[in-house]
Amino acid sequence: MKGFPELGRTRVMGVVNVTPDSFSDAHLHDAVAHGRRLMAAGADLLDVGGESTRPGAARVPCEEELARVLPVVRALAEAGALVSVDTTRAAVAAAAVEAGAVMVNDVSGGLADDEMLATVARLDVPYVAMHWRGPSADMQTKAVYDDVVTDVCAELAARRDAAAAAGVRDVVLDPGLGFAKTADHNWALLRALPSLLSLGRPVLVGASRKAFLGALLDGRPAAERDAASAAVTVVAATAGAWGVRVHDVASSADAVRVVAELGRS
Ligand code: PMM
Repeated sequence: MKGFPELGRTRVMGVVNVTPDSFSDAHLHDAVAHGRRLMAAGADLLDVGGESTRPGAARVPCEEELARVLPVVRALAEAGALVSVDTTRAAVAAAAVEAGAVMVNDVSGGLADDEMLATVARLDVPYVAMHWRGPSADMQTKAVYDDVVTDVCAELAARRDAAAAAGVRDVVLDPGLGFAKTADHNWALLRALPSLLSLGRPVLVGASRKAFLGALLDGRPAAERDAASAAVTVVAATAGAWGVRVHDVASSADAVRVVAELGRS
């Protein structure tokens, strides 16, 4: 995959959310410092996003998203990080790659912006296509499936094929845990990671600190879900996932190394 050396193990993508609920007034400086800490903790790449996708979240104007992410992408790329930009907008993707990003992570899999797939093809960077059924504002009303594994695989296969048809070379698929999914749907997809891998593309898993982990743990708040998140990293790495997207990098960086060592013959 262009720009990503073979590591022989699952990659750890550290989350750098440049949103006011993640970082206060001096958020730019805080976000860069946070990204640097994640690199020191063992992140293989950093995912910089400027728009919250939490259930119910409202959209951020494009100009605001650009103002949030570009300085952070630039600073972290200059510091030597491999940076992906977490955006559903083609204009943000293009500007971020110009600023040094080497991957586009699109939670909409190209469905939110008609220009996205052609833009990524032109930029010629790897592309994460996540399973998505609509904007965060009302996505939980779309958590209706005949069979969640079959349906998500079919919908992801369609995004894989659309990306390939547009000329995108390296597509990573992501089941989109928590996006138009109940806790039961998320667990079913985690049990079925081999089915996702059979779509023939690398798979990224983003379970870190999500509400379904809190629900399992009797309502534990997000900041106390890192051990459970690292447990999901073990599951994903054991299944052969390409990467995990996590907030607490140190625990997952250890976990992927343990799994890799166990897999050595
Ligand atoms: N989850 C969030 C944001 N971006 N990107 C990918 N590829 N996969 C995910 O699961 C994903 C994502 C939302 O999580 P956050 O609000 O904790 O960052």
